[in-house]
Amino acid sequence: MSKRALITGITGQDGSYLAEHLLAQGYQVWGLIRGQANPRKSRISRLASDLSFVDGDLMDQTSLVSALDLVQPDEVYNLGAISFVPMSWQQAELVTEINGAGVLRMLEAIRIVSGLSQSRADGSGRMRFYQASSSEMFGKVAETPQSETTRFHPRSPYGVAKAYGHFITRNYRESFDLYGVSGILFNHESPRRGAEFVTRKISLAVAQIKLGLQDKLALGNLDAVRDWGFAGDYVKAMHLMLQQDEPADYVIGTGVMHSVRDAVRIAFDAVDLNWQDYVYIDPALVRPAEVETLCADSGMARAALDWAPTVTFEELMRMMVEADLRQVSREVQYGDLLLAGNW
Ligand code: NDP
Ligand code: GDR
Repeated sequence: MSKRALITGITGQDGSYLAEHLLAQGYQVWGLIRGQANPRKSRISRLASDLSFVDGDLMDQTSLVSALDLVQPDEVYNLGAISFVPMSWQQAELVTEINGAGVLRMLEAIRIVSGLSQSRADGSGRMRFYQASSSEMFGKVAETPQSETTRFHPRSPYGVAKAYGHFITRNYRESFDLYGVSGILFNHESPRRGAEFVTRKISLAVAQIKLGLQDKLALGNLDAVRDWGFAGDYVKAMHLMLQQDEPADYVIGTGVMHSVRDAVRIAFDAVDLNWQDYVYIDPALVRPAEVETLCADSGMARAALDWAPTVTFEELMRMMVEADLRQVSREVQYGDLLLAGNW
């Protein structure tokens, strides 16, 4: 019998890659969809036609119980969140509810639907739970690189809420013997990345500038350093984490650091333009408290999961610029300038 997986955050970047990966592995996959007529549902349906959907919202405990009861998944991947860090200063309470308390609601739903005794009613095994933890929990980093044992010092309400989700997952593992793991993933990008995140903001701008549709690109802190990888590689690590005999938390990243300035330079170089002619700093885009540098020590995942990234940062930026050049050209051709996110 094929395994059954439920993914929250199915309409997001990672949800799409994970759904494709699990379907390719022979899983039956359900995506949790929130809201009335969610406009992003058709996009993911086009991409993965074998996907099924179930209604629910991380703000609504009962909906999660109903979804799990209906799907009876072997594996639950909790990717749903407000994932744009700056929004967490503007709507801190909402972000805390979804990214923090939402994890607790899903864990409780698993306990309730599993009969509170950790085992599935048919005895075929426990529901395994994956929590999308984040390198933002390291924040003002205590050491470099960061590993599973590095102390947390989150710098945004987003990072604080993710730290709650992380610890409550570990607590349910220790308290109830629940098979729950957190993947502490560092930044990962792709042509499906939301246009509000810096790499995609840059690749879209470069494509539009190259095609004569935009003059300038406003950015915030060019000195910020991140460990950026390819989302398609990272969802494989999520799946591997749930296939181990014992649950554990893993850091996932490349171990290579680049600045936002590097990202800009590589992207403009890809279309033979000089970035200094186009980029300017908008102080409004600088964050109230910045995470200056991040760099992953993924030694544990490499050894225990046999996981390794396959795409370099240069390849990633070029992949995104090329995808946006194709997309923007297509949209110009069809007279549709609804850019961003039409994958
Ligand atoms: P996206 O922003 O692309 O997707 C977020 C998803 O969360 C969307 O599908 C959105 O659905 C869903 N969502 C938002 N609010 C709710 C809610 N109340 N109930 C249910 N679902 C909701 O994020 P990514 O795919 O990039 O990231 C996936 C997860 O991994 C997130 O939790 C993020 O915080 C975390 N993460 C991401 C990293 C990255 O670099 N990408 C790194 C580390 C962690 P809708 O269409 O309804 O808005
Ligand atoms: P991040 O990603 O906050 O690390 O969170 P983002 O791409 O938004 O920012 C990365 C760095 O770039 C700097 N920066 C800018 N960022 C944006 N968005 N727009 C700008 O104009 C700009 N100029 C400079 C930022 O200050 C920052 O230092 C992502 C999300 O996916 C989270 O959900 C996830 O948890 C973490 O990665 C790991």
